[in-house]
Amino acid sequence: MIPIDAEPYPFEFTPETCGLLIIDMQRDFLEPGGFGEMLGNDVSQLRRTILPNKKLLAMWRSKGLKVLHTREGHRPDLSDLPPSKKIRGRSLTCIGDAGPMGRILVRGEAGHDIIPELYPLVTETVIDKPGKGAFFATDLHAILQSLGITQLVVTGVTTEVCVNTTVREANDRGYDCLVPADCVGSYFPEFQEMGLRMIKAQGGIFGWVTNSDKILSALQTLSLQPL
Ligand code: C5J
Repeated sequence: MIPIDAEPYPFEFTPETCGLLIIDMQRDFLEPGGFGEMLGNDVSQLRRTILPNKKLLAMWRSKGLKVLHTREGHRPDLSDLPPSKKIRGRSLTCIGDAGPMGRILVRGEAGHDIIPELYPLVTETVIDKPGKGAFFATDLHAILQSLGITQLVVTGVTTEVCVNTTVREANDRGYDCLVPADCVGSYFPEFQEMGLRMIKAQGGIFGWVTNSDKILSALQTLSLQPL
């Protein structure tokens, strides 16, 4: 066990049973010209997370630890898209419609894919999720159980939506979650702050918050076990 400095108190990191879960680092959310920007969002608020995620992912891989990625998206026939989610927001362009990088949040489309900087290796698990939480309507829990994972370092976007929902779902299923603040992002600075505060409030009601340099330092103490 390696203690990692975190809020509200140190996280007891057990690398062999800890998975790195990277949430929805998809082109449509992060890239200029994607769906997120089309909606008027400032993608630079999310893009600042790319470099710290890249460093953490490289270190995690170099130690031979488990990596899992998620993508938010729906089947091409939209049979897993509830009407409420389709029409929510009253936008002229919604999920399933043609967007700047293919059909919006539809599996197999260019915008649905993970950004090249963090592209999964063939040995890494990719969870396609139709909801905000990564446990809803997916086999993530079964996969983590079979891998013997009990802890998660959760990164990705967005802090207040899919990261928060997933951390809450994970917490209810018995996983300890550590969230590096510099590796999660929101289009809205106030939601970034409150999203993190909600996780670590009340003695860590959903999990712990730290910075990626603290996790990198802990990982550096491990011997190399490349995949
Ligand atoms: C959203 C996400 N915000 N990945 N998705 O719709 O947080």
